[in-house]
Amino acid sequence: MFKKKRRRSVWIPVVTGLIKKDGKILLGLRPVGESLAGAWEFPGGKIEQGETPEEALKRELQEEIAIEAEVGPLRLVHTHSYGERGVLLLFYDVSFWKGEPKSVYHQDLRWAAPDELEKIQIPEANRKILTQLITIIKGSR
Ligand code: DGT
Repeated sequence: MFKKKRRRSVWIPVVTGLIKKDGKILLGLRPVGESLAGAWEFPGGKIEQGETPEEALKRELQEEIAIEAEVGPLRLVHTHSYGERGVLLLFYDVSFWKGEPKSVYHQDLRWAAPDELEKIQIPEANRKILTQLITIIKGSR
């Protein structure tokens, strides 16, 4: 029996921060002209060659929202495909940071109550795991 040769998938590793304050979670509005424009995402981005996931998240949060973050534990891992390629999403807790979040990259930033995530536009990748995300956000400080 020969195993059918499959095409190798292309996966892009992405780190995101679950940044919590007073029971709310920080979301950034993806800018016009970018993929998923108009969706409210957890700040973060792609891991670059040679970085650990934690280093990548620290860098992305500095670049995108100008905070010096202390990256906490990994809370959730998820995959999502966009046709030919897919993203491997790693969600980390971020409970401590220095500085006030500013929208350097995003069109806007907002602090949302976990249940609000059900009503606003979020990436499809996150919608699929929304129940788990809400449980994680509600369950941690
Ligand atoms: P693109 O246009 O798809 O190559 O990506 P970029 O460079 O505009 O965006 P980047 O670097 O933030 O990559 C993150 C990818 O992960 C992007 O395809 C969107 C996807 N994604 C899904 N959910 C989330 C989320 O909650 N936060 C972030 N930052 N990305 C998410």
